[in-house]
Amino acid sequence: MKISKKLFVLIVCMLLVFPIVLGQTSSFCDMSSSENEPQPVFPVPTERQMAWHEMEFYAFMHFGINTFTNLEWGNGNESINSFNPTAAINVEQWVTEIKNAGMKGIILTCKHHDGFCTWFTNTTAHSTKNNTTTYGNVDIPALLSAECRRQGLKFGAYISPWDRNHAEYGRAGYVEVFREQIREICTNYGEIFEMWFDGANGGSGYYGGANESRSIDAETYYDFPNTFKMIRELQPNCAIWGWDQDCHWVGNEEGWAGETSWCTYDNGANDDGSGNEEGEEDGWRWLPTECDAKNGNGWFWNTTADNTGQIKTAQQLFNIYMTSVGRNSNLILNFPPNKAGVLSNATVTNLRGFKTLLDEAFGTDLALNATASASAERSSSVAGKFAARNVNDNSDDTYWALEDGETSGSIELDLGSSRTVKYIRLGEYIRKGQRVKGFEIYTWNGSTWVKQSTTTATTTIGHKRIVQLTSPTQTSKVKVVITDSKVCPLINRISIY
Ligand code: FUL
Repeated sequence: MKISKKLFVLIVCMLLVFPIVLGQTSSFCDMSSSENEPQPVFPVPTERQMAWHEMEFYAFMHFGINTFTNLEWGNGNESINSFNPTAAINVEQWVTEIKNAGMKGIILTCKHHDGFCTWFTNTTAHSTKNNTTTYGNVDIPALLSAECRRQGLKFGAYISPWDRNHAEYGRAGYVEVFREQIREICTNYGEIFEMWFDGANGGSGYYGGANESRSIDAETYYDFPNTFKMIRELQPNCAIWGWDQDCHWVGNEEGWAGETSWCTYDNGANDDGSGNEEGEEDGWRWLPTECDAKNGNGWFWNTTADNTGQIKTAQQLFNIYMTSVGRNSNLILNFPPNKAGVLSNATVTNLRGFKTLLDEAFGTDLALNATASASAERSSSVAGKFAARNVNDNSDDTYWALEDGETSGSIELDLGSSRTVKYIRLGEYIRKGQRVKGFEIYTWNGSTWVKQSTTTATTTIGHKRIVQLTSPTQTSKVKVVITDSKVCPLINRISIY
């Protein structure tokens, strides 16, 4: 079934590409219109994926039974009242701190592998609905999604497919229960920007008292095609993580993507769920990476996290940002609330310190007041449509482009006076596909251009690429040279810090 679906998509892609190839022998770019609009290089992102790219950086919140048992994977036999916050859960603090740090959303573990639902579900008794502790009888997605809306953040949901509590797990009955849980979340909590269906599946568990090991075939057992169809109907803008849907696991839990990082990916060859840090240059699907990163010694709050120094320092968080968002990936950074239902003091201190580092590094974009000029500009009947100045007009909708067949060229930004330059941020107009394969950074020393060495490879760009110069440099002019590109490059952003 899977193979035939892929074959079908492949055939559709070939049918789309053949007319272009037949009609234009040497280029993907259309010269017929006087506006000279470049043709896309496939695959390209969907509107939903474009919205997901814009999310860039958001929080993961692992909060549930495990928060109180110091376990990472509850067995499923935990009592409902072991979810026992020592104070009223303070979602206002969560959202305030996450928002102040510049993140755009929060994904909550509504159900982890232990099967405990932190919302008032009708699908199982194993939920906060039946909790009789002082502060545990709460519908957390309801509280958190409302607070996110109030403060202007997006809300997302992690619902574990694996359920170590449910008696029917591994049997036919559970599939509908799981789907109903997803339906509840999709229906009752407003807009969901992303859903996470983790890959951990099957194995030992409580399973309603059976206490045995149950294994499933994740590809077929959950009937995901029908579940995803339901999600698409209920939440058309919701990105689905993994399972060949809207984005893919980067392949590690430390928050880094490859220095070369393609949004394109060929799941046909890599469909083993193991993730992939670089994507694939010739991948036939738009399936960008999302970097997930722990913050503490596990995903859930652990009593020892604060005092063993496991919580990431401000600098470590900043480094993760650079190796994820700075490498054409989205970042989901974990901030687990503690037993008192708040982000711990140490977590908050480091989070605020991290925001200070972000502001120090990227607070002032020197390019916004610079004058841009290029080695060449694509012609158009619309004046300035593909002009150099589109890279520093603070809009991602306009771009500098070269003519068809030109896969290298350069663009200069004159800062007007000598400034210290440490970071260059670049962006491609990815709606028409990811193109650039190599670039170089030069600075002007008053009499000549000096090639700068950078702390990471200067290969791909994609949605967003941030490169750090090995040594901050005094200069009045910066030049970006595109050395190689699949087809004519389309650059919508160059920022200089
Ligand atoms: C993993 C899970 O098994 C971990 O507990 C955690 O939720 C992480 C984000 O995904 O696969």
